Amino acid sequence: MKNKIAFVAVGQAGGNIGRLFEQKGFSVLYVNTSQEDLDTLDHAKFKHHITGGEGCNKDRRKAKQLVVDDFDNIAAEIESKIKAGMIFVIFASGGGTGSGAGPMLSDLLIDEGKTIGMITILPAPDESPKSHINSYECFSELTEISGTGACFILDNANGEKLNLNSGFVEAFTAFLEIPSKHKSVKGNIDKAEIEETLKAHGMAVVVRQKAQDSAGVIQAIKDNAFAPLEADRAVKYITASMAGNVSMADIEKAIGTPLDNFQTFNDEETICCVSGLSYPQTRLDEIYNKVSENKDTIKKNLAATHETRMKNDVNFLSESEPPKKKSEAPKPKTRRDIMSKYL
Ligand SMILES: Nc1nc2c(ncn2[C@@H]2O[C@H](COP(=O)(O)OP(=O)(O)OP(=O)(O)O)[C@@H](O)[C@H]2O)c(=O)[nH]1
Ligand SMILES: [Mg+2]
Repeated sequence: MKNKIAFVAVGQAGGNIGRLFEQKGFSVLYVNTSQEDLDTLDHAKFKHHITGGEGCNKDRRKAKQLVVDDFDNIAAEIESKIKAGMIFVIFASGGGTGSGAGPMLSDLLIDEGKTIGMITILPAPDESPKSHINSYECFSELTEISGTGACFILDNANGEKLNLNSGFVEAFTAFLEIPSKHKSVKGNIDKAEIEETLKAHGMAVVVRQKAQDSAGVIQAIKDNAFAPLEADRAVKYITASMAGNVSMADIEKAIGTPLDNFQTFNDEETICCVSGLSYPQTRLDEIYNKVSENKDTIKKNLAATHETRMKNDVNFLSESEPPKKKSEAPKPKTRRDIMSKYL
């Protein structure tokens, strides 16, 4: 799968995860507004410094404007360096560069005809209100992009950042290697089935478990899928190479009946990807509430610094309920339309 899947890693966190994929042999293009951040990536093959960028200090808007101005160069870099059929854009939702650029860049690349998945990160609960505002805004944008494939979400509430990075990269790589490594007379998973799983729109989860029974695997899926799973959740694919007594019937019973499943077997560990899941509304509401709780302090601090550009955010904060999703907007016609949607 190494020639079929590649990565565009945006911002610092994106770079940290991208680097692990590059070490596994995947093509990765690192994109950042900060030359200093790019300089920390020692053995990176493909780097792109966004023209005019000097870092975005958690300012999403600045990141978006820089991407708009430099999009031709970014697209040309991707075209010349990344040959894979599917690209995963990796970015943290709580910072400036990755959070601002990630959703818009994904949207623009879909418009260019690319097949795009996303890997993004939620801030830990003890991070700043600004990280939470950014994260909520980032998710408001990315959940509106209808043409994306799988969106994997790492939650910094679940552990130490670098451990989360490596745990995810190990599980995702093991999943991509199923067709070449796991063969069973009882059934195989081919590359097309892996790709179909990853093209499904919505949240996706991938786990790798030594547990030899279904309960351990189900627990791992739930932990990664922001359990309790949404009551009205959708599930499109469950794709797994299973070990021991782990069974697809048990997983489906606990997680939901998918449109289709793909399965194979091995003697060591279970690797399972569930895709086409609903986005984690409960966890996103928690992020929204975290911002709301600090509303007065945030307003006071903003007033003190006269940060006028934050006025929209204050409006966003003044709503008592999380903003309801807009009904499906007509598809924008031009690249300019897509860009202006984000500015
Ligand atoms: N899981 C994980 N989270 C990270 C990592 N690095 C940063 N974060 C989280 O990502 C958010 C900050 O995003 P960054 O990627 O550092 O920011 P950036 O995209 O470079 O944006 P600016 O520096 O603000 O321009 C915070 O919520 C951090 O906790 C990482 O390597 N792994
Ligand atoms: Mg940075």
